[in-house]
Amino acid sequence: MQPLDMSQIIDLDRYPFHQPESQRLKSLMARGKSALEREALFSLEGFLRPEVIGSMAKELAQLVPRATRYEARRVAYLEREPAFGENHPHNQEHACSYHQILNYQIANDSRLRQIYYWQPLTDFLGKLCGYDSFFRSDCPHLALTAKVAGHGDTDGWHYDTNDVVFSLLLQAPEAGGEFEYAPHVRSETDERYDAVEAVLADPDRLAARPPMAVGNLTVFKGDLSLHRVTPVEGARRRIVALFSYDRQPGMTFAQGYIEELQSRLPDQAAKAG
Ligand SMILES: O=C(O)CCC(=O)C(=O)O
Ligand SMILES: [Fe+2]
Repeated sequence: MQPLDMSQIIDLDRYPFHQPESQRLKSLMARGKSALEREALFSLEGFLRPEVIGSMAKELAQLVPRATRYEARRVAYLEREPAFGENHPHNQEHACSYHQILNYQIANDSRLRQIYYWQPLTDFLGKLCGYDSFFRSDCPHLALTAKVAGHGDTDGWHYDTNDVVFSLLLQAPEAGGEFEYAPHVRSETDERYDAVEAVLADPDRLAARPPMAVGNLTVFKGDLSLHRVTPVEGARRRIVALFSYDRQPGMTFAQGYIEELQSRLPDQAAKAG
């Protein structure tokens, strides 16, 4: 792939990550921190230069035949809670289906990886989250990944098990595929199941749909904010790249989960991987 300077990939006029002392970046940091505190979400609109979006989406679309096909019904939490009944909001199942492209399937010279490895961006995101230390994940499978959702695919209601997710929307579907969330629906100490039940019953009223345009970078704290991606409609797929970081160096994801993803790879990709 033709190497490009970072200023041709990211709009550094608007987001000068390489100039952390500039007034522009300081005010972005302040806005971001307050948005995360208030709304658990901060969107950097027009993060990508429009010229590169199409080729980045195409590169990922071409990898779909080798990707993991995830299809499951999942509860919104890490595990079911047998002490609660089947109809309890904790045990309510939500459909999930999408293709997921794994880190090692993304080329070393891809623009996506160039962005992920760019230290000024990592530094900015770490400070934005208020973390003293902040590292890119070392996971060969999930450090940098992409989810690709076709007609009918969806990511069911859930909380994330990590503190924060960074996503980059590269292709939007014709309809559906909208990110919906209920900010701070639970707290560190209170599951607030009544509020969860209300959101599940009436998301149109109780969940927000932040505008997520192609080329935006979204910072989302999903550990306390219930969220989902609504089913995609139409032929054009939804493509989102996901960046993973951790407060500890050398972070890798749980081996059990990796094995589950590997078991869902198409045969050829499993042999090659
Ligand atoms: O696809 C998205 O925009 C969000 C995906 C998500 O919630 C997740 O990967 O945990
Ligand atoms: Fe999530």
